[in-house]
Amino acid sequence: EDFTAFLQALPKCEHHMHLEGALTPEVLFQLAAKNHTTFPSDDPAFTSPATLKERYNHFTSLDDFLHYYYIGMEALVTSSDFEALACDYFQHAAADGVAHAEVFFDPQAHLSRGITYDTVLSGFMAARHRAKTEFGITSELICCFLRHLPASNSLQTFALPSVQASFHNKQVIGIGLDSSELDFPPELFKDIYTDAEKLGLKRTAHAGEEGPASYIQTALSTLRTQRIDHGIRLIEDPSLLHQIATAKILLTVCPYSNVLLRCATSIASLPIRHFLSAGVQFSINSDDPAYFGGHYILDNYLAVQDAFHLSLDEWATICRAGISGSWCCEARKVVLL
Ligand code: ES4
Ligand code: ZN
Repeated sequence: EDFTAFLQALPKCEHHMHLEGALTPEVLFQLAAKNHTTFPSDDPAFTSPATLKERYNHFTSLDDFLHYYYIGMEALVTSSDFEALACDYFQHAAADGVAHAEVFFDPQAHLSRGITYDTVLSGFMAARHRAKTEFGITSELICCFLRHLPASNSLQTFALPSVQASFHNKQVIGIGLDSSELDFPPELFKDIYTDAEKLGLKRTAHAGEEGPASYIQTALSTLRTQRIDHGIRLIEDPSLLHQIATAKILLTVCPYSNVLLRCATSIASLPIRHFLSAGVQFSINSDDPAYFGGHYILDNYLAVQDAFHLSLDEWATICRAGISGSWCCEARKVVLL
């Protein structure tokens, strides 16, 4: 049976995509030419968009991907570059039937290159406005902190007046934690999460992607996150799995990402059936679609269907969990439910 039309029509919520991860090799080369950005001369992958795309098929780990991800974003300079990047994502989201998107961005990776926070934010805000008026897609922004940098750098960034202003005026509703996971446990970032909770911000963190299930535990207990990004290694700790099911913590699972970064051997090997039978709430997401085979959210839904042959009822359960676990207003949830 062909589930494409059904899965496209479901009112999907996306909770785990990095806007910088929507930068395709084609747009990367165009922006680099416009902004006079140079690529590493010793890496033949940067010969053309085609060779770069080919290299993206052979990531060996999260860090191997992140190397290209951070080089790629050097081509983003002006507010209109950030707007075009996010518009490109929202166009795909609309075609895939996304109703609501909560998207990540990495301010430290831009501040370190001399790009101001307001340059990034104004571009993304313009794109969000267009997504709402042109496609009816509601969206929220989540500011992520980079765990491979010293926690002091995250604290300084969090405290910037422009960053604090974006929290206060609700242009940014929450914080996340991303980048290299192994050797950077969640508790290193306790101070930011404590401050974020005091400000009434939503909180999530990447955990249990490459790192152990104990990182999921400390993200929940020490950072007091309300969601867990990835969380696939939760399967290694049955008692924690039970606790997460009871607390209705949403996991934001990214099937193609996990396979392409070698965190899972195949989509069929992901613990989707275990999560469903244990009542663990999860959503299905694209993570960095331009880097992961050009697979946006609908491809991820279709791949899960191919691997697990879920029933209409099971899809309804997944879809409702995504709506309930969203950080939009209650009225929007009622409309989507
Ligand atoms: C990321 Cl897949 C993934 N994991 C951790 N950090 C990230 N930043 C962008 N994509
Ligand atoms: Zn991610």
